[in-house]
Amino acid sequence: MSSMFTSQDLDALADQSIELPSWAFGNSGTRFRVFPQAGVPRDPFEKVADAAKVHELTGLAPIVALHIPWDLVEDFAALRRYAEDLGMTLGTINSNTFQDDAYKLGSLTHSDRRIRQQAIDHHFQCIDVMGQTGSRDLKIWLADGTNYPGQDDIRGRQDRLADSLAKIYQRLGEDQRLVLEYKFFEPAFYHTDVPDWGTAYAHVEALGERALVCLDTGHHAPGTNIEFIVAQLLRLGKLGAFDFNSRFYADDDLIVGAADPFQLFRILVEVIRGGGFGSTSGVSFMLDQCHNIEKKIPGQIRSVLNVQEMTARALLLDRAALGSAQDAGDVLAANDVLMDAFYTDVRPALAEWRASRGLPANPMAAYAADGYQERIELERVGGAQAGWGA
Ligand code: AOS
Ligand code: ZN
Ligand code: ZN
Repeated sequence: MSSMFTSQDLDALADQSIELPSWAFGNSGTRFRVFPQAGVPRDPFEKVADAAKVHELTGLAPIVALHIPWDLVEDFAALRRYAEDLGMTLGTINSNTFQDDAYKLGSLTHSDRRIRQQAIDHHFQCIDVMGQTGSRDLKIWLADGTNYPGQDDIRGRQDRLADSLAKIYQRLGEDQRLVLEYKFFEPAFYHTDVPDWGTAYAHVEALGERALVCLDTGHHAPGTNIEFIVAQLLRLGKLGAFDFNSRFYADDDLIVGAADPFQLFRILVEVIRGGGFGSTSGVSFMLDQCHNIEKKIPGQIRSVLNVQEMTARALLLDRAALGSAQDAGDVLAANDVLMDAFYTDVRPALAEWRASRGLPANPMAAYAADGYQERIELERVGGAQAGWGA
């Protein structure tokens, strides 16, 4: 094994597990066009099978996050057994209060108590599913917000949100957690009810210990220093999960590390610094992506490899040298130490790491030669859309 990594680094790399979103395997697109692809899954079982293929070739992705109702099945215990037979576990349950007509003006924040209750009941249903799938986390992302100043009382909406979240939180089992995702705009364009980490933090702090923040990397204004938010949430003990993806403009949901690998590196440096890395850290590494024009399974393989690559570079950071330079107030030396780690090409060492674990040295090439894509394209006719509009 390459001497590039210490044995501690190797343990950390072996401990990395990334959660794949079931919806990444279905057809997706923009509001202009969904380009259907041959071979996409027709049901949640086939989504789990595709995720298992990503894991088989990378050793990095043993968990699949589900979305309710897109992944509703009659028998979740059967889905769980199916996943476990493939070496996978079912992960975060994502709720959905953004598709029904009832939620046009809001869900957990709605001024009509019946609509609020409908949204709360949906989350109760998600918690029931979690019991059957063995999932730890309920992830709530809300489309709630307004389009025009004066449209609704933004303060009243915060109060109703707090009340609704408290009801959902109380329903969770002892080993279950609530992770609240923020997003600065879209689909609402004037104000969003959970627009930023501060608002998410205020709500989860009020709920209790098992309520945490989910940080979607695509949900910030351009130029936002995301690694600072990571550092702060870890410091406060409130970072529960990432939704990794990358963006050039808005919530682009592109392959993580594609737009700005340096930002991903900086985020991972803070994750490791703040104790947010590894299976016992309590921080889950999820992807939240759509592959609109590229093939989905290789898109997910590329994504997990990108996360691993930047993790490996962040592990290489010489923290002792960095600390000394920082203590000495040597601005340029400190920056040099950080950049040295970032500029280190870890790909050959990671290929070797994979080979030493019986994994393909090049998972992208292995997938191209695997025959899986050809088989699903033949077998799966009439595959489904990821869910938007379904
Ligand atoms: C929406 O913008 C959010 O990123 C959500 O996390 C997610 O894409 C959606 O809820 C699918 O589950
Ligand atoms: Zn997200
Ligand atoms: Zn998003």
